[in-house]
Amino acid sequence: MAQHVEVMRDRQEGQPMAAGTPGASGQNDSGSDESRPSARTLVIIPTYNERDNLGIIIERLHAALPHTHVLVVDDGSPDGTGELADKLADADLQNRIHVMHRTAKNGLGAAYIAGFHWGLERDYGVLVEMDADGSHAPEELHRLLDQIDAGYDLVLGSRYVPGGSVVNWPKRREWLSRGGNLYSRLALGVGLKDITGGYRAFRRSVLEHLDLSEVESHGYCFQVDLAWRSIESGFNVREVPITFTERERGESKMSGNIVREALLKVTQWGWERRINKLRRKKA
Ligand SMILES: Nc1nc2c(ncn2[C@@H]2O[C@H](COP(=O)(O)OP(=O)(O)OP(=O)(O)O)[C@@H](O)[C@H]2O)c(=O)[nH]1
Ligand SMILES: [Mg+2]
Repeated sequence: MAQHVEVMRDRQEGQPMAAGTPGASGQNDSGSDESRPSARTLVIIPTYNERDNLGIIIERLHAALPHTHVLVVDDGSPDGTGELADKLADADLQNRIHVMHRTAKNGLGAAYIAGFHWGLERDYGVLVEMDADGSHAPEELHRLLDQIDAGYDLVLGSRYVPGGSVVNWPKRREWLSRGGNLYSRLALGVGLKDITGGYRAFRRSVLEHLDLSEVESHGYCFQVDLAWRSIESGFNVREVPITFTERERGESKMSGNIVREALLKVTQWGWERRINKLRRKKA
């Protein structure tokens, strides 16, 4: 794996900002009660060449939920996304935007794991995964956070539970995603409808408990592995419906290789799971 260096550019080291700013958009700003875990929420946004999307997504997030902090994890985007993130951080008078600069493109999973460590070193109660490309609507984040506040440990934004949907996806892409989910569900024996999705909120205790160095950090396996480990560890996992909208700007980093690799990994985990079950029965 390519060497990479992590350079933190953090204007306000230390605690997240105190919550309590009511939602300007009139939506439920879960930060209004400081005793809720979601009062201290960090939204982690991994970026690679998202210059045309990043400003919009952060603006939408802060319009919907002004109390949330953001950590942009940029892998040295050639298009200048990292520099843009620095500018946005400088311009934010409330110091809610933080930026981690990494020097090599090491994939979305590795970026999230670095972001999780950063958030866990600070006093955040909830850590959120959100894409930069607008597929995950910040206006729906309160739905995920409300369920964390209600007691769930991991909340998954789900395209495939009643009320969930996908906008602007070619049929082929939707069937690929639905097929991948069905296959993972059967192979791993979990009841989740959308285990590959990437819009999620974690109570910090989940990430503290899991050994993040063991999580498969490449491609789609990352999301499947994290959800599966959380379930196996006995955490309460819940799906809430989201409307997933395909990106309008910038390029997708999805590739056939990522999908093939994910299928192979899930198959391997499925067999390991069955073998372990048989072993336990015999013992
Ligand atoms: N830091 C970092 N971010 C990445 C990397 N690969 C993808 N991302 C980001 O992860 C998020 C999801 O990537 P996408 O390219 O949208 O992948 P996708 O959502 O599976 O594919 P599409 O539906 O086609 O958009 C985006 O915010 C990307 O910029 C990476 O290697 N490093
Ligand atoms: Mg995307």
